[in-house]
Amino acid sequence: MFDKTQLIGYQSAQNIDTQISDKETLLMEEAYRTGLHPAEGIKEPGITTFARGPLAPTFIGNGTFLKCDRCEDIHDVGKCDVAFVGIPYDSGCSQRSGTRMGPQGIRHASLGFTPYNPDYGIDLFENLKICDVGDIYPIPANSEKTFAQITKGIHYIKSQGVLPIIMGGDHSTSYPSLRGIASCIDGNIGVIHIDRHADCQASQFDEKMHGTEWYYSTQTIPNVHAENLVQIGVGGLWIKEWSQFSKKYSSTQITMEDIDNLGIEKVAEIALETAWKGCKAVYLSLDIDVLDCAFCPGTGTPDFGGMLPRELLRLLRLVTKEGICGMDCVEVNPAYDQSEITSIAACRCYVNVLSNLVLNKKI
Ligand SMILES: [Mn+2]
Repeated sequence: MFDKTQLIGYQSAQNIDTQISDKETLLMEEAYRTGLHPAEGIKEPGITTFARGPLAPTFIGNGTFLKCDRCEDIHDVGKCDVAFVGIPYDSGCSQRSGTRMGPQGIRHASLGFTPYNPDYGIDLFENLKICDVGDIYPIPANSEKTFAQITKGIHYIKSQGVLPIIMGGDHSTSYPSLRGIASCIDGNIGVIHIDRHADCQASQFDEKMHGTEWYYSTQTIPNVHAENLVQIGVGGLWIKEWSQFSKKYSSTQITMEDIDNLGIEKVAEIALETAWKGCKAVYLSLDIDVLDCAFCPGTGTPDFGGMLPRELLRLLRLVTKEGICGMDCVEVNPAYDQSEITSIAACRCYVNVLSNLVLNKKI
């Protein structure tokens, strides 16, 4: 009979302490102190709201967007104007998963950027205190726990008077992100949602996945209403329930054909009018797959006939000139990308939006 004590794995396991060491305990306490305790109901030791410490997920990196300063102790975030935050979660993906690597991909692609933006004449670092707080700690097998983590984290950033700039993650995360911001705003919030898809069904595979976030945002967040939801660039892969939602709840869906007919300027005017009507603030959600798939292979639901890059940049300049209360760019999926072009597109959008906010004195 084989003696398993001969196995290397058996022998090395004998040296493993079954108790958590004092050093590990100290590191974990520091992780809770700098990254906050997790949302209610999460019990596993070492899980924080902002991923910190020795037990952070393996898919979380150390880089920052645009090589800005890392805000390690989240209690310091209020010293900044803008906080980049990653949400490495992709369990809401319906076909190509992998957007949990999105934040890392975006941060890496941002190495090819400088803070100076000639189209706006703005140096971001001279005008804004920008930090990167790292990533929200997701619970990959459980959307409700992940959403609770996201809401807690984004709420904390916003409550400190800081503009959250969110790096997705799949699009289901927009719902808990907006929920975190909404509780900090005394009044209604409009949403400008730029995407090839409308993502407003009540259920997807019986769960809240990345086709459902605008249903839940408008139906469960008290100060977010479908009348102030504008969806621009839609019309790709489609399910009829998205049209039924728009009809039933009076949201505004603007297809690529509408953009061809009306022009970007007119579309932006409609978007601002609709999103701001009766609202104190507007949230911007950008699904990178609004770009024609020629320009964004690295995404979960690539679609043909979307925007050209310069159309998107023009639209962003126009729709953010009145200010935003938060922004996400989601569905960047590095494993499917080519030469980082999808991540680079996301970086350009972030940099231009922030430059535009500075230029228009909206931050
Ligand atoms: Mn989409």
